[in-house]
Amino acid sequence: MQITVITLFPELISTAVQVGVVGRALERGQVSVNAISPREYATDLRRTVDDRPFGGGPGMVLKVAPTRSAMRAATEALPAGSRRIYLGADGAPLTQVKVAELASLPGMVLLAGRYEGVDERLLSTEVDETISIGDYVLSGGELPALVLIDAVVRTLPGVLGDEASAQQDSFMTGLLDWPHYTRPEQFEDMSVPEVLIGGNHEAIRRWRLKQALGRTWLRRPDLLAAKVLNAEEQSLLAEFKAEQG
Ligand code: 9WO
Repeated sequence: MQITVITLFPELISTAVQVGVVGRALERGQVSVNAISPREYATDLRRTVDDRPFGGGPGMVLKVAPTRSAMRAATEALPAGSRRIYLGADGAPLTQVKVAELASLPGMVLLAGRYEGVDERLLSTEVDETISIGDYVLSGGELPALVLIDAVVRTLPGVLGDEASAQQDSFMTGLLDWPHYTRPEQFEDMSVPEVLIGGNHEAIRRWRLKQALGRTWLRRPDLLAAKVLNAEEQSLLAEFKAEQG
């Protein structure tokens, strides 16, 4: 997959993608991530990319022309079928289902806004969809772009190990994660659940599913309401609820 981020701070993107799972995927050629600034496409001497908002109000707005030139240059360099996405708090929520959809694309152009926003004439002509990572306003769209890149790249074939990608699937089932433990077995007065030490893989699978169901019930009942539980899941959740008293 080929990704290009349009940002006034390309170094923020190029540095952040060098580490971790995404960095390894870059090294392996499983994904490419480029970052370009609209300033490279500004034609005036001062290389202006922002200006005051019509109608008054605080701050500045990202100008259409240089940003559109950057978007078009990026889009032309990407495979056909790539999608142009604006990261905005007013967008559709980023969910694991949306992540899976984006992971099937050949490429993405991610527009990261700054200042008070982007000229609406750019969004209405050069953007296919707007995506939000949550209901809050940040200083810019770069961190949301990095969140989206991380979430998508993790799901690409071969990026995670088989076991980890299988666990990733647990999120695809709409459940929260189960609890994790590692050595030491006893830490102060806290121990590790016996089932995880016993080596019975079927018992461990059931325990983890039960914990994921129980946590989802306690913390995100909205996710559980959207999920059809099979007989085993219903039974395990009933057990969890009974244990909660
Ligand atoms: C800044 C500002 C300052 C004074 C008065 C009003 C203001 N509005 C904004 C503002 O919304 N700036 C945005 C910063 C413009 C577009 C890029 N920025 C952004 C994207 N902030 N938060 C996001 C975002 C993107 C995706 N998911 C969640 C938040």
